[in-house]
Amino acid sequence: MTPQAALHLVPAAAAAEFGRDLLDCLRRQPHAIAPKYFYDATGSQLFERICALPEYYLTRTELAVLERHVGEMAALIGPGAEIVEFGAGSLTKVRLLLDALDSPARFTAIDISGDHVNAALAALRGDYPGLEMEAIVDDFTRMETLPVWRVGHPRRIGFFPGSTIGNFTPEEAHRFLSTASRLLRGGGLLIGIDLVKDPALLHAAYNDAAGVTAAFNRNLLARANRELGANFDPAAFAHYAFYNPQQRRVEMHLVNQAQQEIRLLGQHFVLLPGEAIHTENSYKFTPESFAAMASYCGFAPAAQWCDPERRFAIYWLAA
Ligand code: AVI
Repeated sequence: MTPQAALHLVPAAAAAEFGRDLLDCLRRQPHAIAPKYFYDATGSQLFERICALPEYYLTRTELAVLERHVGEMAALIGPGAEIVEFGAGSLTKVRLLLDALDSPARFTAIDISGDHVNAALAALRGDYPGLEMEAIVDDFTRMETLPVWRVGHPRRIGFFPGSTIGNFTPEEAHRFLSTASRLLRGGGLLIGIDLVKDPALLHAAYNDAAGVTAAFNRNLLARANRELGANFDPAAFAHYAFYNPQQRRVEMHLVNQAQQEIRLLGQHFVLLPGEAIHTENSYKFTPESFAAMASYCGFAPAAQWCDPERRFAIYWLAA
């Protein structure tokens, strides 16, 4: 019998961290906060809806690459591997991998959104009754501190789909890959990467006609009202997303439209019309830039698969 999901980071500690970072964001100019705070239960559901949008090519393209090449990926991973998924979410993609693998030893899902990953894991458990599995509810960027590494395993494979590494700063991406190459030594990392492409496609993907991405962006402020007792008027913020070609990233901002006096954890802030909060970067990579970064961080980029239009790639990085 496998244990139920272990709650590693207590909700009070998570709320305190969100409060601290949001205060810091409002004190600082330009205002900016880490995109990990999008993902409460509502944000995770909105993100699932984004993944199904016609403009958001990332999810369906990565799934198509995975479906087409998962046999080759499984052959490179080999038998008896332990799979650790970072930012696990709905666990749709890992099912393809688990189905293709030769007798996987164990599966661990790490995600910051507890309700979401626990529900997904419960469904997975029903469909893979013989596979030992657990969820860790935590911020996977604190990788070394996670309980998953306490017991050694000779062939541990990280699974990091969705191009979530694109939401890290370049320093965070380096730190993540360097730590992963050390902790996954003897195994490797299977990672999805969104590629540099026509800015018009990128613009559409982050400015969908149905307004789901705008709702996802504004949910950050609605979450602050729910969890921290703040008084943002989310509807008074415009969703603003654009591709910055010099930085090779899509930037998302919330631009205030009317003067607001914000109360947050006993502090007061005046936000003027036009004042913006930078909520996310989504970096895009060239195959060369990503392979160079992975090598620099201690991995051997051993295989790469991509869709015919070269929009999205999956890399096998041997550790
Ligand atoms: C999770 N991550 C890879 C998404 C992205 O495309 O950067 C988050 C997202 N932001 C807006 N739409 C989707």
